[in-house]
Amino acid sequence: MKPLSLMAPAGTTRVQVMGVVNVTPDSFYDGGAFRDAGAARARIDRVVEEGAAIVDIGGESTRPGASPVSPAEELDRVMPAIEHAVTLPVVVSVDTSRPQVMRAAIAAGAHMVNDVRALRLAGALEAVAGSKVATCLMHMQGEPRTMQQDPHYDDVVGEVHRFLTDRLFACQLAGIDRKRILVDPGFGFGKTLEHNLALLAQCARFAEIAPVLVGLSRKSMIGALTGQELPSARVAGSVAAAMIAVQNGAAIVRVHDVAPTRDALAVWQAVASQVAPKHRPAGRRAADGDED
Ligand code: 7PJ
Repeated sequence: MKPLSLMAPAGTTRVQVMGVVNVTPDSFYDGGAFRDAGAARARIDRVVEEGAAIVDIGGESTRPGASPVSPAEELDRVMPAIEHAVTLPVVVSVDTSRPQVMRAAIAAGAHMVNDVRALRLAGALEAVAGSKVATCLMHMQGEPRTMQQDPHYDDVVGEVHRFLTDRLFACQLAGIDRKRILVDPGFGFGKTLEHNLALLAQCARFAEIAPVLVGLSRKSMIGALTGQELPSARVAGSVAAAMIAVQNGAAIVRVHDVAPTRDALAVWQAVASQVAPKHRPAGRRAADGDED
């Protein structure tokens, strides 16, 4: 298995790009064009060429209003893609909530389980605990089919923080080392625009728990803020949102548009790695005796 460089404490590692590969017929963003195995392979190759450190392969559409797929269907969609991805120099993540899909993906060599249900389905904790893979625990209020109907929180940041802390604890009780765990506030999963903005502004809170992964790419919050109806027209807004998340402590950004995100990150990273000179109050000079 490839060594995972995902788990260094936040701030000591380079931010990594996770490229989205949807293998769903009803995917909101790519029209299901990647359902065909050949197209899925081509999409994976492209995401890797563009510089993604991680590919995230999913066969269950979790967009608002989506209906569930059968386990057999989900396996049929994701396994050929995973078998291809593990031959490439990239960390392979499977985006699933089902323990049988987790087990099959792990057996095929996947390195990470990304679960929008935070390993809450029966058998999911055990499927990850019985392996060495990394896992991402995401917050979602409700279920995809109905989650956007009337999301409500008294304190969205506090409640999401509490949920992720509880799930981290459940993982540790099940025998999953916390060094293998990432957390994600789950933008757009049972959240209004205001909820999403509060979570983005306070992303640093989640970095207290574990390294933070964020998925903002092309989501409806970007559409609402920019007026861009078409998901494919939300690239610039998505890149801006990813940079804000990184500035606020995110370690991994899950995106559809790898190349523009990579370029924006290169600029951010160059500036972030500068050592800021100590601030001297205006009008005072070294000669004044405040040498440090
Ligand atoms: C996310 C995800 C996300 C994590 C999806 C979409 C919907 N996994 N899977 N975080 N979103 N960890 O890409 O818009 O935000 S599917």
